[in-house]
Amino acid sequence: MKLKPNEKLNIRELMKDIENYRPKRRGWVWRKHEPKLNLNGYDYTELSTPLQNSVPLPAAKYFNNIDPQPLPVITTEIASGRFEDDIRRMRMAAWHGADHIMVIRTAGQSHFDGLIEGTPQGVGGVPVTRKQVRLQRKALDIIEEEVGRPINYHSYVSGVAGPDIAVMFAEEGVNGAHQDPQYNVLYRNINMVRSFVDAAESKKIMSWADILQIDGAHNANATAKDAWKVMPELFVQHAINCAFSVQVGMKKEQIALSTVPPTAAPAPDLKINLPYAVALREFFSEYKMRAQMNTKYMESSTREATVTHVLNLLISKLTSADIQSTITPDEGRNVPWHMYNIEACDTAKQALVGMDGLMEMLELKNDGYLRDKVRELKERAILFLEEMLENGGYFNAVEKGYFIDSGIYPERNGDGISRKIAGGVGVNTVYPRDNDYFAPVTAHFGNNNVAQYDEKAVNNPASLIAGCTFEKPEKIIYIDELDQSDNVYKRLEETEKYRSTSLVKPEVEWLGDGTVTVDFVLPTDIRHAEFAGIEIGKKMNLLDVEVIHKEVLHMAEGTRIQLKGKVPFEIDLDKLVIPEEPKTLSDDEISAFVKNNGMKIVSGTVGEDEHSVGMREIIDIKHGGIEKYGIECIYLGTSVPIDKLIDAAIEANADAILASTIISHDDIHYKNMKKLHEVAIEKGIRDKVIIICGGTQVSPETAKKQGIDAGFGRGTKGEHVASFLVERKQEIMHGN
Ligand code: Z97
Repeated sequence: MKLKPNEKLNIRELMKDIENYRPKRRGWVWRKHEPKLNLNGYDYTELSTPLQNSVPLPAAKYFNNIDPQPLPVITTEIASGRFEDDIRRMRMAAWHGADHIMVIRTAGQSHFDGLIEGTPQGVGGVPVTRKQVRLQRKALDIIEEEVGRPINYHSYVSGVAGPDIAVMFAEEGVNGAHQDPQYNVLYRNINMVRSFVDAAESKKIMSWADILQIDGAHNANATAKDAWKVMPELFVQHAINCAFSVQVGMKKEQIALSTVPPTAAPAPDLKINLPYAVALREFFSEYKMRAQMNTKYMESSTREATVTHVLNLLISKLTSADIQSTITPDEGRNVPWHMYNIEACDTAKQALVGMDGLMEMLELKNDGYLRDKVRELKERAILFLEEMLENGGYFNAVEKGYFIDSGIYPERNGDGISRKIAGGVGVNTVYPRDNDYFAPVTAHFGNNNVAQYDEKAVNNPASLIAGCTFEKPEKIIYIDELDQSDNVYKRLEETEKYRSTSLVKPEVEWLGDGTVTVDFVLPTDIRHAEFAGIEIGKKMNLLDVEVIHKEVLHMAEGTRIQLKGKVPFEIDLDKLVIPEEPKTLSDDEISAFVKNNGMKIVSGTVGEDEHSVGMREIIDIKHGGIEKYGIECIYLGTSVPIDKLIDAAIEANADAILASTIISHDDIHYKNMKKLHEVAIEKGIRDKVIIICGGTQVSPETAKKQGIDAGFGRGTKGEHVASFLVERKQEIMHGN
């Protein structure tokens, strides 16, 4: 299956022969550093290999559409709850520079003691199953060929079924996974003995499959009352998982710490977060850093989340994070808002590329505040660890509520999470292995008693059964669907018309869900604005209206409201009447015409409009304006009365009048266009003079309705206006 950029990925096609699909490769892939890339004349030192297909940043159009790719792997988290919608999101994210796709699991999967099968719909994520994993890895195998860069696929090896999932991930070519027994213990109340035994097995399997491991320490930031107060214990949490993993046999370069800048502005972000990140880097210098953005202090403002993200990215840059996570306000407001995932990928790309070479110009100071804080944090962490050891080790410490306590160690608040050694889900499910216990498999933790069966098989126990599923994938038993009503085939049927016909509907969560957002300001206080907002949504015929964001502009003067709601209708793309895309003539064609026929214009901003920037962009040679084609431009300045423009055109015998209007209150821009047209008629020049108006709020169609020749809106360049002038003058010359 090969993708064409202008065609959708066909899920039914993808599912063909899936029972026999094998992933292309195993293991994690880092980006390749290209220390000397020159793009569009710029020398970069910290980029990775460019993509073959991608969507560059919006401003790239000014830079020959270059799309520099930073060095860290960029993560996106996907949580639609339907694997088939996840796949579309993966493709979009990959085009925006994500090469680590983390699939969030459905709520509660941690407590399933075994594998789930089929493709049921999930809540807040997908049920992770073999079929879902295989289809998504297959999709990514195809998408990575399309974009031209390997993509790492990732989910969770946690919960009571950790080892079962680890085996399935190893078989299916999953490249990264969270694995940290402390997560089970603290956040899912899974028995600690069981969790650590399972973790040993899981880590052994992940090592065999070269799956990059990410730990679970970030959850402490999100859970703690004051996230920055858990900094000392976070070092301890990281250390426990790292040391345990290495003991089990994991390579250090396969282990990544999940780090989160613990605080966010309005706290003094860098003063707290930077020493923390530096101390982590120094303590764990042999390990990889996966920098996640702060989500604890994320509200529903996309603006605020973006600023936090960018400050976090600065810290990632200063401490050379290896993987950069991108999360979105979705986490704050619990809606899977895919477009913000894409924006967050762009935020990471933009900020990291913008900071290319930063450390060639700056260095972190070796004395003063930063060093003092780094040292203080390390001391607190070591003291924490020592006290834990003195008091009987990790299990006892958890029982005593050492972790997620809201005092900054050695201060204690007595409100940590406490779990019983002999309690939790799966308690008393760990048994000593029998003497004849026999595990003839590759990647197994501890004694599998093979020697008593065959001495020669000790280093290759799977040889006793002619290879296990790791060597002989054909031995994998593939189960398709178990639930006749909750599966992908049913969902595809329900949304079929949005896949195979020309009908479209807006979407947020799933294909065809009809969800839209509406943003507006109400001149009142926040309480009234919220409830008035809902009424406005209803009057707009939106269904299921909810306020998803509100922000005080002033207690009495105004509130910003963002709604979501659903539209019940669909649009038929085949029935749209789409005007032809404006053609632009080549620079040479325009220049040649102007040279042979002359071209003179008078211009200005009209009415009371003092905004001259747009007009100057269109005419000035400095901005690539129409002067460069030899067009003679008479600029009359700002707030030019309509009569004056027309008189100037008569006096100069101009071919055209170019008027710019930015202000659009009370439709003044369109009123002025109409007046220009009418005064030109009154003064007898309308058939000889071309009238063009432009401005950011101008719609070409509405402008033309005012009687003028053409209107140009946002994004217009000199070449568009010049092309039109040449074509229109040709028509006039031919008597049209
Ligand atoms: C992340 N932003 O980076 P369950 N194991 C670990 C985890 O951290 C998680 C799970 C398992 C976050 C996304 C938070 N992490 C979500 C170490 C979840 C998930 O099936 O929800 O219990 O496990 O991961």
